Amino acid sequence: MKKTNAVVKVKWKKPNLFAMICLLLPLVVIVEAVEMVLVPAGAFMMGHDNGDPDEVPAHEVYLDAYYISKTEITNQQYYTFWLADGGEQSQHTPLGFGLDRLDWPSCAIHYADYPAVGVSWEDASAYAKWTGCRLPTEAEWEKAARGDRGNLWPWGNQINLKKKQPLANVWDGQDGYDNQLAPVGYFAEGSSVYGVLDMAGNIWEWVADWYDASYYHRSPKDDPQGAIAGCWKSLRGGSWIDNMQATISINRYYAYPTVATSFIGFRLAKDANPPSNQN
Ligand SMILES: [Ca+2]
Ligand SMILES: [Ca+2]
Ligand SMILES: [Ca+2]
Repeated sequence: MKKTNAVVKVKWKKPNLFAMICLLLPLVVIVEAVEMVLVPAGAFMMGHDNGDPDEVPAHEVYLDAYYISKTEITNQQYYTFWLADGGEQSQHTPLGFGLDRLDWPSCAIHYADYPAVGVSWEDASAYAKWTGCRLPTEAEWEKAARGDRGNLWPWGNQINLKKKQPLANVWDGQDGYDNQLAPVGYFAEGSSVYGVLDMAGNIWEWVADWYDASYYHRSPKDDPQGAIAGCWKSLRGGSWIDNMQATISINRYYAYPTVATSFIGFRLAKDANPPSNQN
């Protein structure tokens, strides 16, 4: 398939004085832009008639063009925000889990290219706002994973457990990262048709929508935004603690927006202005 990827750089807001001082310290990280790919405007099939009760029915959804980050947001990217947000005083400090790899902020230094985990939906949203982006809607997430041909996984319709190169980081997947997180973008063979990586596995990803198990029965065709209110935020894609079947791109999961765990992170999205609106 001919690729129509484009790359935009996130516009970073000026760090505050505290962050600028921190950036002079030995723990300096370079402000790193988030690489995003274009998902062109058009319709796709969301959900599946043979899916779980919350995945039915298959229904056509139209989305304007948008950008979505090529990978999950990394520790390094989140660390830059965290410093600008006050460092140890930040209300958006990722939760540690008692493992060296996951302690914050040491993991941001030593595991810079791993996905930021231990972040609540609130943390993810605060980061997205700071970058001038937002979290993807559930529809945007699913289209970026499945493409406009309705793939069940980013790479196609087969689970493909025996492919030479592993496609996703899952539990006991013999994927090079046994029962642990992997750095973002490692599984290039698992790319979606738009070139988006890690849509299957590694970490579950927060999306903007409130979760509603029956939403697909009343979802609008154009740019659905999810339920108006709810208890849980939707999560997509499966993670390193799941089997490959759970990473199927139609699968829906959910958690309270305050939950922060070692297997949930996020990626960014942003509207793509049509050429006629650009200066
Ligand atoms: Ca694994
Ligand atoms: Ca993922
Ligand atoms: Ca499911």
